[in-house]
Amino acid sequence: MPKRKIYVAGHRGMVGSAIVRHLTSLGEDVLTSSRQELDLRDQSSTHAWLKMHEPDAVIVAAAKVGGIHANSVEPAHFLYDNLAIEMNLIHGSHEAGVDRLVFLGSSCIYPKFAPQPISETSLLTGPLEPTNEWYAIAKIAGIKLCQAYRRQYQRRFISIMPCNLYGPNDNFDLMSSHVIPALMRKVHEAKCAGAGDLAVWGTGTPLREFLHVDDLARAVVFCLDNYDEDEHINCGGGSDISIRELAETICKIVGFEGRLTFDATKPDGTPRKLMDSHRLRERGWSPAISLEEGLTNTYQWFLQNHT
Ligand code: GFB
Repeated sequence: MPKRKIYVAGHRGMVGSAIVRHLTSLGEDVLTSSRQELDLRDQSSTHAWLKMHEPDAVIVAAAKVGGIHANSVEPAHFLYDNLAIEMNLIHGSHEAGVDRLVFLGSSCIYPKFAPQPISETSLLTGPLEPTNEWYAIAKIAGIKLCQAYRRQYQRRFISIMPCNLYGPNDNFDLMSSHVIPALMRKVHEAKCAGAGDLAVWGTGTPLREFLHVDDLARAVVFCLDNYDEDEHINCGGGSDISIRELAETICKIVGFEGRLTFDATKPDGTPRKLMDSHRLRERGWSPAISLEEGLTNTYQWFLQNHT
């Protein structure tokens, strides 16, 4: 296959950087833009940049992301930044004549009490989880934008919904991060301090489905080459684990032998969001990295980059 010029928007983040690593390993011509060079929330400069560079494909990995706390305290940023980024990239790609675009969403687009495992058809069938509805509404708008440009202009734009992701280049800041980097840092610091116990947010009972970001990167490129449908497609690891079990697994990997306590004053969020990813599996993608293996290599990355 000839080399394509593929623009990865958001290449410095965990997801974008994993996609860049994978595309580069395949010999593709990867295009990126720095934040100084281009603010994706700025409509005219984003449109002009796309017209000037004329990529063959665009991957929308740029987003304002964060864990349960950040989502609750920064609703304006989660809604406005994400709407602006996706509107500018999707419409700008259309105007620049880009043939293929992959938009990345999140499993939080589904109703809080969607039947499990959650199928793509559950979208817009019930109320969202309040802690992340701002982010979810923006991501639902992104799916609809891709569908609208497909229907009105026959653009081959698609959307992928990943479950909770983790891996190298994740955000380890305790107030804005997701649960895996937060617990990794807290458990590591508790071990270094010789602490006897460690408080985990929430009751420990919520279930989450996790996927290593390198598995997602393979799915994104797989879909770029093999998926061209109106409907968004789920991309999950296939099983879920309670926050308590996750915390215990991280303690084992880090080597912390203290006691875990659970702070029920902190929000749990959605009780469960296991996705049904059979449509993607049937087409030929499956995850290759087990949770324990992925957590171990992410902890190594944390030790090398944050300590
Ligand atoms: O990863 P997380 O912030 O995101 O939290 P969500 C998952 C669960 O882990 C929640 C618990 O039940 C948290 O209460 N938890 C325990 C912790 N300890 C901690 C901790 O130290 N930090 C964090 N962050 N959580 C996000 C959405 O929801 O999922 C986003 O807010 C996005 O919009 C993302 O969709 C994938 O899974 O609850």
